[in-house]
Amino acid sequence: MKRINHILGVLLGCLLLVGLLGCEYTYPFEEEPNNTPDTATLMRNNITKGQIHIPSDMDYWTINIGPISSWAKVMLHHLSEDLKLMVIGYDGSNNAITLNGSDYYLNSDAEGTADEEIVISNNLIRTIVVCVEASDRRNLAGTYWLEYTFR
Ligand SMILES: [Ca+2]
Ligand SMILES: [Ca+2]
Repeated sequence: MKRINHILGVLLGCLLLVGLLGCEYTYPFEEEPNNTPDTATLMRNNITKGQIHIPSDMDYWTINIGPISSWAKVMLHHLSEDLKLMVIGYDGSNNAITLNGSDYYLNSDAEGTADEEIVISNNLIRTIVVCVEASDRRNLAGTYWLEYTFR
């Protein structure tokens, strides 16, 4: 019995440690590390919260959308600090789509804690990769809500 208690104690300690370490970097739905498109967190709902926990943090999110007729919109709101938003769009064959002239991405970088918003008008789009990071203006950590919608 003593031995079982010891094992349980060690297990509990491990769980606590993982929990504490996890909390430091994961807030509350993103899965760090998510600092590259390849490690992006899949958005399971159309709205989620995230955190740029240090100024150099980058958060990539993947959004899968069905065929859209006209547009998709990606928004950042409830910003606690000046953050910026960038999106890359992929078609059904996973090829990046030109979104702005010859560029494969669109940016939104409003001043201060104003909402960020990007509208993608391209009906080939099936997957959106989103990047959130600190603005060059202030380069500070902060929390945000990320939301998308499409029609
Ligand atoms: Ca983060
Ligand atoms: Ca990150």
